[in-house]
Amino acid sequence: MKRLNRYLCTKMLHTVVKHTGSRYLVSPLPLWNPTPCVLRGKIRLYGTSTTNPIAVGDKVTVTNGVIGAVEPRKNYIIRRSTNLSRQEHIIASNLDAAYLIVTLALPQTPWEFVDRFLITCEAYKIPVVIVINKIDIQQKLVSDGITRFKEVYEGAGYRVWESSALTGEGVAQIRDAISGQVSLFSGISGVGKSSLINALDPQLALRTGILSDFHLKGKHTTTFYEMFPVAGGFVIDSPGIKGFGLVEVEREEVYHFFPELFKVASGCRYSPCTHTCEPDCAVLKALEQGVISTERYQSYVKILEEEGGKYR
Ligand SMILES: Nc1nc2c(ncn2[C@@H]2O[C@H](COP(=O)(O)OP(=O)(O)O)[C@@H](O)[C@H]2O)c(=O)[nH]1
Ligand SMILES: [Mg+2]
Ligand SMILES: [Zn+2]
Repeated sequence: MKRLNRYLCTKMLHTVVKHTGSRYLVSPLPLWNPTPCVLRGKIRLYGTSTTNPIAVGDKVTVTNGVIGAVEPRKNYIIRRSTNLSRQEHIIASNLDAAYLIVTLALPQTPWEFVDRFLITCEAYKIPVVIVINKIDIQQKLVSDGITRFKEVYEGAGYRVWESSALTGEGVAQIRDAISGQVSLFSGISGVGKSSLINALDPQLALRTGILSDFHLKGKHTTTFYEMFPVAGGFVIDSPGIKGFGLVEVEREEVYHFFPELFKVASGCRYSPCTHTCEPDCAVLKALEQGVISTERYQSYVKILEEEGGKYR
C-alpha cells in the first residue's frame, strides 16, 4: 500500500503556474487548483544551467508540498539575463503556442526584437502568432508601418493578426485559438499583453498600465511570470522583456531560423554559405528579387555579426 502511494505521488504531475522568489504555485493541469509548494535542496535537472532552476510551465513531481523532480522540457523560451552576461534565464516552458504582442507606436517594438523572438520560437518549433495590438490607434498613427510590417512578416510565412483590447476587435480570434492550449503572451512593456488577457477573460482583472510593470520591475525583477486559466486554455503573462540574446544557436545555423532564408538556401553554390558575399548565393538572389525582404535580411546580418564567435 505504501508503495502504491509513493507510485501515485511520483506519477502525479503538476505544472508550475507561478514563481516568485522561492515560492511556487503548482496545479495539476488541466485542473485549476493552484497550490503553494517549495523547492528544497538539490533537484534532478535536465539540460542547461540557468539562473532559474524551475520555470513557469515546467512539469514537476510534488510530494507533501515539496517539488521533487522536473520532467524534461518539451520546449522552452530562454534569454540571456543581460546582453553581456552568459547567464541564461528560462522564461517559460512546455508551450503549445506563443503570441508575440507588438505595437508599432506607443510603444514602438523594435523589429530586431521581433526577429529575435521568432528565432527562439523557430529553434524550438513553437508555433507563433504575431499580434498587432492597439489596432484602434495604430491605424491612425502608423498605417503605412502596419502595411509594411504585415507584408514583411506574412511574406516570411508568419501569421500576423490584429487586435484591440480597447474595442474588442480581433479578440474572438485569439480566444478561439488559445482554447485547450498553454500559450505564452510576450512582448515589450506597454504593448497591452495584460489588457488583452483581460479582454479575453474579463473575470481575471489583471493589473495593467505603466505602473503595473514599473511595480513588477522593482519588486520581482524579471522572474515574475504567471499562468492564468483563460477561455478554456492557459495563458502565461509576462512582464515586459527588454531583449533577447540568442542561446544555443550556432552562428552557421542562424539562417535555419529565418524560414524564408532556409527555404532557398539549398540553392547556394557553397556550403556552408554565410549568405553575405558568396558567389551564386541563392539567398542574395532572392533578396535581389524581393522574395526576401531587406528588413529581415538586415536583421539576419546584424544578428549574425552580434552572435558571431560568441558560441563556439
Ligand atoms: N488604445 C488602446 N490602448 C490599449 C490597448 N491595449 C492596452 N492599452 C493600454 O496600453 C497600456 C499598457 O497596457 P498593459 O496591458 O499594461 O501592457 P503590458 O505591459 O504589455 O501588459 C495601458 O494603459 C492600456 O490601457 C488597446 O488595444 N488600445
Ligand atoms: Mg502586463
Ligand atoms: Zn548563400
